[in-house]
Amino acid sequence: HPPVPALELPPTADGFTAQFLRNLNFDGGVTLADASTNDRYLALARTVRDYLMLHALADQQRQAGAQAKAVCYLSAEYLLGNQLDNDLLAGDLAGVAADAMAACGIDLDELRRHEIEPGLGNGGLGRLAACFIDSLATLGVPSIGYGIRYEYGIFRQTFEDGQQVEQPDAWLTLGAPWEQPRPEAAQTVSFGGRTETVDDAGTVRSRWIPEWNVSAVPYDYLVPGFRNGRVNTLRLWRAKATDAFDLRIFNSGDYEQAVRAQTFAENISKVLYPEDSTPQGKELRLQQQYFFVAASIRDFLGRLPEDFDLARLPERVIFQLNDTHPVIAVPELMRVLVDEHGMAWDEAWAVTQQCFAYTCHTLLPEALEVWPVELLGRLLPRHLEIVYRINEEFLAAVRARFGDDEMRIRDMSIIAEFPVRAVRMAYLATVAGSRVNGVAELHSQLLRDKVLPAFAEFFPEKFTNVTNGVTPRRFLRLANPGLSTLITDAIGDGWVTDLERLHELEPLAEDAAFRAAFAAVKAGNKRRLNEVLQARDGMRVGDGHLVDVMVKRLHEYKRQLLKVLHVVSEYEGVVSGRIALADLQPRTVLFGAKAAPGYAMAKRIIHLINAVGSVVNTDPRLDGRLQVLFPPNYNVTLAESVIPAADLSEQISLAGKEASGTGNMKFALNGALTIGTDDGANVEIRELVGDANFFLFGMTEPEVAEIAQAGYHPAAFYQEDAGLRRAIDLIASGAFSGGDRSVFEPVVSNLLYEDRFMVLADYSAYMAAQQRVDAAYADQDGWTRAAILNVARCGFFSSDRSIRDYIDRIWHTPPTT
Ligand code: DL6
Repeated sequence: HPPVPALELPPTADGFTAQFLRNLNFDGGVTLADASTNDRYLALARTVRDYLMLHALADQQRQAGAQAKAVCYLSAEYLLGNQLDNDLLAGDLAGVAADAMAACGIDLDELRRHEIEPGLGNGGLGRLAACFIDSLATLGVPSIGYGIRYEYGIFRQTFEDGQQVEQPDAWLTLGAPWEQPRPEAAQTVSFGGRTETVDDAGTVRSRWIPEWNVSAVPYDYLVPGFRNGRVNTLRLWRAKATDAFDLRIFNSGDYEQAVRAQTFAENISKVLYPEDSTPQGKELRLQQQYFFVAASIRDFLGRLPEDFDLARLPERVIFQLNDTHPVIAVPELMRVLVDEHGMAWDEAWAVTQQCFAYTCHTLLPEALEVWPVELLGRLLPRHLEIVYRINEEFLAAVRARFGDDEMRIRDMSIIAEFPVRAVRMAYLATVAGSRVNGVAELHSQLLRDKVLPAFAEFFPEKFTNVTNGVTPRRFLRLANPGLSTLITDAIGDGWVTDLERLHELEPLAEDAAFRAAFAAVKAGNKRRLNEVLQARDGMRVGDGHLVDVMVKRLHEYKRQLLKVLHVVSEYEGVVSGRIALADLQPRTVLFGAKAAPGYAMAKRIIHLINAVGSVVNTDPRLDGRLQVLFPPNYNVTLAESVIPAADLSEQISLAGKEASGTGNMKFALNGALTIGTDDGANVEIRELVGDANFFLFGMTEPEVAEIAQAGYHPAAFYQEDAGLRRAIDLIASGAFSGGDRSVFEPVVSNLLYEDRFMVLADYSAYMAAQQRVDAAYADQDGWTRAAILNVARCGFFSSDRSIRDYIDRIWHTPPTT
C-alpha cells in the first residue's frame, strides 16, 4: 500500500494548520515568525492546493480506464480571477482555513488582498472560458481546458492626466502557487520549413520538413467542482527553447545568437494580445495559436492507449474551438492523422469533422480572423496545403449542389482573394466543425442570417445556439455574501448548483420584510464597494446615490459615448438652470474599461470620460449630486465588488453588435436593473425578467439595418435635437479640456460625420429611458421589488445551464461519476 497521505479528509483546522506550517517551512524556507505576507500567501495557497490535490488524485483513480468522452476546451484566453476564495469555496475549506490562520495570528483578509489575479484574457470571451471550466468540473464532465500560460497577461491600466497608460502585468513575479509545472510532459512544436512529396509504398504523400522547434511545457491548474470531489485540469502551455536548438548554437560559440534564439522561442508565450475584437495581423499571434493547439492535440492523443484506433477518436473527444483563435487545430489534426498515422484522407476528414465544434463570439466582420496565405505558408507550409485541399473538396461539394455559381463559390471559399489571399478561419471552422454556435439567441440568428448565410444554407443542421452563462459560485455566492445568505436563509442552498431554484424567491418580492432585508444587503454592498474604492483609488460612491455602472471593454460598438452624452446632458441641464438641482436624482456613474493599446478612438473616449468626471465632480453647482468615477484597471477582482453594489446596469450597445454580453447577466443576477437595447443576451434577460423590470430603449436590429441601408446621417439628429446639440457643443467647446477645443475634436467629428454605431440615433430614446429610471428609483420599494424579481428570474443564466446545453446540442459528453 502507498503511504497514507499526511492530509486528512474531511479537513480539520489542526490538519490545515500543520500543512500550512509545513509549506511555510519546507516550501518557503521561513519560520512563521519571519514570514512575509507573500510567504504566508504562498503557503496558504499551497495548502489549499494540497487539499484539492487529494481530491484530484482520488478523482483520477476513479476515472482511470473509464474511457469516457472528454471535452477539450481550446481557448487562447482564460480570465480566471483570483483563485484563493474560489478554491476555498469549492473545496469547502473556508472555515478551516480561517481557523488555521487565526491560530497562526494571520489576517486572512490581508492574504486575500495580496493575491494577484491571473489576467490571461481580454474580456468576455476569456471570462466565459473560466466560467465554463468551473461548470464542467461542477457537473462532473471529463474535460481539459487548454490554453497559453502568458508571462504577461492583460496590461495593468493606469491613468496619467486622464489618459490610459499600459503597464506590464507581471503576475508571476512573486510566485505562482496555483500551478504545477509538468516538464516531463513537454511537447515539441515545429514551425517553418517546407514540404516534400514522398512515395509511400505506391501512395504519394506530402511530408513536412520543419525548420525550427519550440518546446511546449505544460503548467497545470486544478479546477475543482463545487464540493463534489471532482477536479479537472486547466493545462496552460509555456514556450521554451528546445535544448538541442540552443546548445547547437551555443557550442558553436555564438552566445549572442543562442540567447536570441532562446528569446525568439520564448516570446511565443510572453504576452497576451491585448485585443478583443479586432485581429492583429501579427505573425507572433499565429505562432501562439498553433503553438498551443499543436501541443494540446498531441497531449490529448498521448493520453489514449497506445493501441487506440484513431478512427474512433470522436468517441473519446470533442475539441471545442473558442472562437477562431484555435482553428488552426483543424489542419493540425488532419496532419497528425494523415501524415503521422498514415490514415487515408477521407477517413481522417470524417474523424476531424466529428472531433471539432466551433463557437463564434462576434458579429463584427473585422473581428473574424483571416491569415494571409503568404504568412501561413511560411510558418506552416503543410497546414496551408491541407487547408487548400479541404477548400477544394468543399467547393466541389458546393458546385455539385449549386452548379458553377462563381459568386457563390467566391463567397464561400475558405480562401479570400481580396485584399490579399488569406485563409478565413471562421469559414474553415464552419466547414470542419460538427456544430457552429452563437452565444445568445439573437446572435445565433444573425450568424445564420447575416454573418454566415451561405454556410447556414449549405449546412443547416450544423447551426445552433447556446446562450452564455456565468458561474453562480464566483458571481453570486462569493461576490455577494450578503445576498447569498439572504437567499439561502429563504430557500436553502441548493441554488448554488441549481440556479433555477431562484424562482422560489419570486413570492418574496411581495414580502415587505424580505424587501427591507434585500435593500439592506444592497446598502451594505455599496459600503463594501466604498471601502475597496477608497483603499484602491481614493474614490467613493455618493451616499444615497443611484449607482449606475458601465463596466466592459472600451469599444465604440458598446457605446460608452452614449453614457457620456447622458452625463454631459444632465450636467449641462443643471449648470444652465434647465434642471433644478433638487430635481436631479443623485447618481454615481461608475465606468470601468480597458482600451486596446492600439485603438486610438477608444483611448480618446477614456480620456473624455475622465475629463468629464473631473469637471462634473468638482463643480460646486452640482453639489456632488452627479459623480463620475472611473477606477483604473477594471478586472475580475474589482468586478466582484462593483457588480453587487450596482443599482443600474448599462447594456447599451447598438442592436446587432454585442454577441451576448455576460456582464449583463452578472448584474441582473445580483439585483441590478438593466437599461439596455434589444441586443445580445439582453433580449433573453428582458424576456425572463419582464418588461416592467427592465428599461428597454433604442432601435432594434432590423431598424438599424434599415437606417443603415437608407444612409445614416448623424448630423441630422444633431440638428433636430436641442439637448443633443447642447451636449455635443459643450464637449466641442473645450469645457472638459481646459478650453482646448482640439482635444476631443476627433470624437466630436466622428460622432457628427460618421458615428458608425449610431449613438446619435439612439440618444433621445436613451435620455427618455433614463428619465424612466429616475422615476422608478424614486419609488425605492418598487425598485427593490423589481430587483428581487431580476434575481429570481435569472437562474437561466448559470453557466451550468450553458454547459448542459453544450452537452445536449453539441458535445454528447455526459457527466461521469
Ligand atoms: O461570448 C463571450 C463574449 C460575449 O459575451 C461578448 O458579447 C463578445 O463580444 C465576446 N467576444 C470577444 C471576442 N470577439 N471576438 N472575436 O471577446 O465574447
